Amino acid sequence: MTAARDTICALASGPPPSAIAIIRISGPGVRVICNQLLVPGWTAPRKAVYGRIRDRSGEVIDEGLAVFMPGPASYTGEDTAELYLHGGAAVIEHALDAICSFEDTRLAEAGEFTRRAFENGRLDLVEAEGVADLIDAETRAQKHLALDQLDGRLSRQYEVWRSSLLNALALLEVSIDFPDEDDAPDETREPVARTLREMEASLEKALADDSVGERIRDGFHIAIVGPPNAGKSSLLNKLARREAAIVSDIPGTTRDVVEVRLKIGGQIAWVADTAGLREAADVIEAEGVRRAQQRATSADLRIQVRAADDRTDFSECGEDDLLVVNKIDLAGENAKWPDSVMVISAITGDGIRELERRIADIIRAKAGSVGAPLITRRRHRLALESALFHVKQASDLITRGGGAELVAEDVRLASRQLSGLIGEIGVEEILGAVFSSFCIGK
Ligand SMILES: Nc1nc2c(ncn2[C@@H]2O[C@H](COP(=O)(O)OP(=O)(O)OP(=O)(O)O)[C@@H](O)[C@H]2O)c(=O)[nH]1
Ligand SMILES: [Mg+2]
Repeated sequence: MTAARDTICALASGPPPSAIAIIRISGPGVRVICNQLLVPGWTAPRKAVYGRIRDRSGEVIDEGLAVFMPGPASYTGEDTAELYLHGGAAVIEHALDAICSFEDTRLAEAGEFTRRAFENGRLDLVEAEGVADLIDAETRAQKHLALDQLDGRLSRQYEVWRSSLLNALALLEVSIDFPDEDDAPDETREPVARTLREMEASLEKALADDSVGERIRDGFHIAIVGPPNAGKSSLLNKLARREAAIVSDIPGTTRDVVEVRLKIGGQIAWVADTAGLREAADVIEAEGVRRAQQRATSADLRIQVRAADDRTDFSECGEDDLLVVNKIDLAGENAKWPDSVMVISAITGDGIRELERRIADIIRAKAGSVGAPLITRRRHRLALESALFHVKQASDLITRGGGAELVAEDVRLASRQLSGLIGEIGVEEILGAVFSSFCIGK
């Protein structure tokens, strides 16, 4: 448990006006505050009590419900209370002022309730990130991902890896303690080497996931590419249902990447319109083409657009690219394309629904291609990559007959990465960065 600290309060519900405002209070002063503001002795644990809430001068703030949750079995691990009041700005302001009039009591900072939960051992860092993601979740897939993280599935995976490393370390310590025994090495080395090999395979598998977890959380990247005037910007506008990009009959209209954020197939997607690919006429266009190519390379899906009137050539497309012939309204009745090609008109809207459905199917397939739990953040990926690096190094060393001290050092470094991941050893900047991304009141 942490040392004595401030009592914090905040509006935990949405901005006023709203039907009900929830005010949350946590810290050592909760009992005193609530016994003064509410009916004395109301603090029956986990029971909703209805009554008038007054400030210290006796002026009525509002009437509503209050629930007291004594620590340590509360969200933060401290004494906590929630007040359910009418959701008007004046009520909220009066209530928060009244609460803050007590000694050592102040408004909470962003994420401070969850940070206290973390510091009191109610959540680890990965679970705390799950709380933030659950609040931010816009799609059901994001919600599932966040819930998996919040209920500890991801932490358990990280924990399993860490404990096998700690076991390996314990075995290595034995051979460090008894360095002269010629027979000891094989007995300890083989299990350590096996653990390291298994760990290496397991980490490599988890990291070779096409970043699906991050994509579900942050959005899949789709690039619309093709020659000038094919109708790429027109298609983007159609998908976005607004005039996001400039359309004109002058080839080379789009220079910069124009990106819109859409919900497709129950997932978030960033759809990028790009400059038409051709021999650039000037330096600005050349830069546009370079950016287009860069975006195309890094995208999860490329939509290759060709106009129906220019000898529609898909020869340079990738195997997984989605091939689209646009301007079908201009094509002759007898025009024919292979089944693999989708045919649309960004002007009349023909084929757009089918195209949207196909994009949705592709994204859904990508999202479901890797089993849970998924890596959801760059912070996790970097830590796991670093852990893998040290595990590999340790594994190489042990196979080459390297000294136990050296192997142990790498195993220790790898396990430190996993400890940092779940927040067991915390660097203040990491904690600060994680919790400051929360909203106030959480
Ligand atoms: N008839 C017809 N015209 C279209 C269609 N789609 C786009 N156009 C026209 O084709 C021209 C080029 O469209 P854009 O969307 O600007 O083409 P783009 O591929 O973005 O071109 P760049 O930005 O120059 O690379 C415009 O005049 C559009 O109105 C279509 O389906 N049918
Ligand atoms: Mg364009």
